[in-house]
Amino acid sequence: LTITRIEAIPYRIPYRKSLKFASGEVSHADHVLVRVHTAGGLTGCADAPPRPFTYGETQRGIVAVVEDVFAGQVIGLDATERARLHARLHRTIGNPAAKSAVDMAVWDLLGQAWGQPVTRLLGGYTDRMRVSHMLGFDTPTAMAQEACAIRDTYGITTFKVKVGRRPIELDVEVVRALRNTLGDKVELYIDGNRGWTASESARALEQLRDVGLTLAEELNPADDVLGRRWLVKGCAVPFVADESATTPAEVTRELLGGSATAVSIKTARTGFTISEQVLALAQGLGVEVVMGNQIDGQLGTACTVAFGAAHEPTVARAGELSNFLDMSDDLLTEPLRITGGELAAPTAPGIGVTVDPDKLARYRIDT
Ligand code: MUC
Ligand code: MG
Repeated sequence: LTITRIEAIPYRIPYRKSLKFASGEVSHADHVLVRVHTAGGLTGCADAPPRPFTYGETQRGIVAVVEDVFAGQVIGLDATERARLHARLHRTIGNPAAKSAVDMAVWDLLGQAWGQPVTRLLGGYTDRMRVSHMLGFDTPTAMAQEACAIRDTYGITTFKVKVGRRPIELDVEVVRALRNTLGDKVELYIDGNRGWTASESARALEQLRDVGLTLAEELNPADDVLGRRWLVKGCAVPFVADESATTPAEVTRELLGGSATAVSIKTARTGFTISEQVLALAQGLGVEVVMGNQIDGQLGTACTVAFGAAHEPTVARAGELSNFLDMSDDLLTEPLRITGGELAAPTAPGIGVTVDPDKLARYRIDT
């Protein structure tokens, strides 16, 4: 399993409808497909979605760091030498999506070599997850219509609602409209992507008290340190750290500092290896987790469900696994299918999905 070559292939697939949220907007999947090749002829692959507004990475930056820095450090290692590989990758600061794609592509290789789905190698707790759908900014009517269509078509009954606009009433009205339209049986939670101040967040939570939210995520910036602690202390539901806690050290700091009481795990930024560490921390410290979405395509979503289904605490809540539905196309030979509100983890060896060479040829932007 000697690693002989790494590719970083930038590609662009338009969304049918862009996703808007407080920290940005995504109209195209401008991602990077990372492929790791072995001497024995195996190829592992994973996806790196750049999110400049969250981590500072860009599509060209990911290609550059993989080709110019990581490839030289990783070529020549055996795919089983994962700790050594991580020690080398982590000589470079930051670049979470690039590092994670290399990590997951190597797990993909291991699964293929050993004839096992990665989800089993990671833990094999169960074989599927309930799905939560993320609703981007729009009018109350449009968001309620989208939620109804997603519920009726895919059986999804958990929705994460993007908030963080001003005035707060814009979003309060949306959440109320969703509750009124969808009824009491659906689960609703909100994600502010740091758009509000602590006091705006507190007012919004107060106005939404009777709506019955189950989680609140990144309503204000964690860097507003005291305001954030004050908000979290008064929050009646778990307060999820997402972009404020993207490494084990940040997770520790934010939880111990009282700036969050739950953690979002995203394989796009912590791969499989560091996601295991984040999960262990959350378990050790006794907080809940949610499998989050980095606005992933189907390859990224396959990774999220592979990790999520592998562990007991990650299936306690629905995972954010459905936003690929907004894309006009994708790279896989066999599309992921959400039915009855659930997504099964792929069962083929490795990550368990295959990139369609024709689709990659069509969407790659480097040739
Ligand atoms: C999320 O949970 O915040 C939006 C921005 C980002 O970085 O991830 C998404 C979803
Ligand atoms: Mg979030």
